[in-house]
Amino acid sequence: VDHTQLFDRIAAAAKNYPKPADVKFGYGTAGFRTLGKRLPSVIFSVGLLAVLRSQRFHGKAIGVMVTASHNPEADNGVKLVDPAGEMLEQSWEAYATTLANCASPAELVEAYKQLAQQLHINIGAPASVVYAADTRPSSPELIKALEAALAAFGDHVKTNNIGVTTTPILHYVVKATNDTTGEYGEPTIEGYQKKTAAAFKTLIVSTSPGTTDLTEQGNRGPLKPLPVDCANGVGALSLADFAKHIGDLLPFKPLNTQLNKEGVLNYQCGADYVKTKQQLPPSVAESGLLNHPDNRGASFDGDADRLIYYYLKGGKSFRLLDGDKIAVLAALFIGDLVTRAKLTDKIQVGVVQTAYANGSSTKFIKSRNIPVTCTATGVKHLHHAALNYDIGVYFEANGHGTVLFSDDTIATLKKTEPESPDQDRAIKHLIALSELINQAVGDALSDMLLVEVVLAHRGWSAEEWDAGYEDLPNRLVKVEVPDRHIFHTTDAERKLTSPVGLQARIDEAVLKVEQGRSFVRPSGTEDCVRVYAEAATSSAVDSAHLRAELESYLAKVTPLSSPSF
Ligand code: G16
Repeated sequence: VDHTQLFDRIAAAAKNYPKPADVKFGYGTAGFRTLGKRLPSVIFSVGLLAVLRSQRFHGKAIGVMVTASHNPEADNGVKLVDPAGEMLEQSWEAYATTLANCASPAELVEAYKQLAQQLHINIGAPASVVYAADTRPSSPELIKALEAALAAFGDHVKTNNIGVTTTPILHYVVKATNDTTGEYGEPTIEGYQKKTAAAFKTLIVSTSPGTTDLTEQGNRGPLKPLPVDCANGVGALSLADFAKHIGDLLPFKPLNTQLNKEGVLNYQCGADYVKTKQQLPPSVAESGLLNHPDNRGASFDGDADRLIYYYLKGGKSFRLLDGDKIAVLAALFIGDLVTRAKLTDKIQVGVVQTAYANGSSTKFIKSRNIPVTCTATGVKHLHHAALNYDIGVYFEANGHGTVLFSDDTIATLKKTEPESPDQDRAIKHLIALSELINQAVGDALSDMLLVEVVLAHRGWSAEEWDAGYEDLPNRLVKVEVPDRHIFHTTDAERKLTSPVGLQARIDEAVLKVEQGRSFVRPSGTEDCVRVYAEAATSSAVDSAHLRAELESYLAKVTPLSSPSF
């Protein structure tokens, strides 16, 4: 078949989106991410790749999310979503990078043709692309670039712009669109809200008052109001939307909800701020909402795929309840339900973490006989490792994570005939949890509801949740270096292989402090390297950390092959 006309249309449209000459783009931890104004050509090329990817799956929907999540407002980015709602398969990241770096429309068309040929994809076949954007000022322009690429294909590419929404909702819509059973849920934002709200209600409202249900008090009144820092991002919209579906069952106190004010997105607020600074966002502190020791607060990030909790111990001292604490809370609760469902021989619960997981959390999980896997940073890595468990709880310490229930687990739950009311309830609660928790990707809203469900069922305050184990004091900083690409890691990013010699210095530094652990890795979303350190005491972590920071500073000023390393 002659596709000359299609190639001409692509080339003509691509002329409006020239690649900036001085930039080399790379598909990082979560897609392409850099200043929004540099990205139109990249987004155009992603449009072509999304169509190829969909054709590869016989027309199943592929997702494109325009967002830079936790990054500053001037940045933007794009992530591709595979048919099951997962992140793009890694082997395709290289293809995305090739297309993004084509210097001219002619080169782009040539690279696109070659890719189609190499992958044996019929470029005339039908395709389907679902897309959305967050609230960044650069997003509308970038969506136009995407639409220009998709329009070049004419009618055989079906498009579905779901508008301004969160990353996890886009993932949900992709998964639901491709679900052939019709059981996953309606493939719309509204469908997501309805499904999540229904599962939440099942888990919170006891069906028969006065029973010894997990919700021991029987029919509950509303939960305590929950302050939610929305990072001045799109999470504010989905939270407001969700609130309408659950009435007063969980009253939210949304904070940082300014979507039209310049410069405020993720600024001095949001999950990343709280996790790295280990303090309340000033706006949350000023609200006074956390001043009571029984209160807890939550922060989303800019696209609402990360969640961090916190409270003030004694109404005063800040305590962080991060991704590790959420993983522990979820894994133990689910583990207890599996036991009550009498399914421990059929369903194994496991936890997946990264090198950033606090050493105490890993020790605590293992002490409860729950297996733990460690992977490289990036949801794509954790997600795949979690699929190896029947119920895989994965969380990065930064609050990005979810709980995956395998198809076999769901089938087992559905076919088990309960022999007691308690077993029956445990099974029903496990099924409802699999519906509450986003099965495609980390989701701040649904994870927050999971936390609230567990706290309600356990009858716990934030302090009781926190009591399980004590975090080792830790520090996490960004260090700007001239070229982060000289940093290479191994062993799930826990060790550096380059610059040569740097790892030995880190090892030496941590040996000197009790329970010392530190690592350095290049960020895949920002132009920096990240330095993490933990130790038994705060002063020890500072000394270990200062050393590690110093070493990366040395790397910055020392050429790769320097004999001093
Ligand atoms: C993204 C990824 C996360 C990762 C984070 C930081 O989060 O989805 O898995 O932990 O970036 O990655 P890095 O340390 O490589 O910069 P988000 O919320 O920004 O999409």
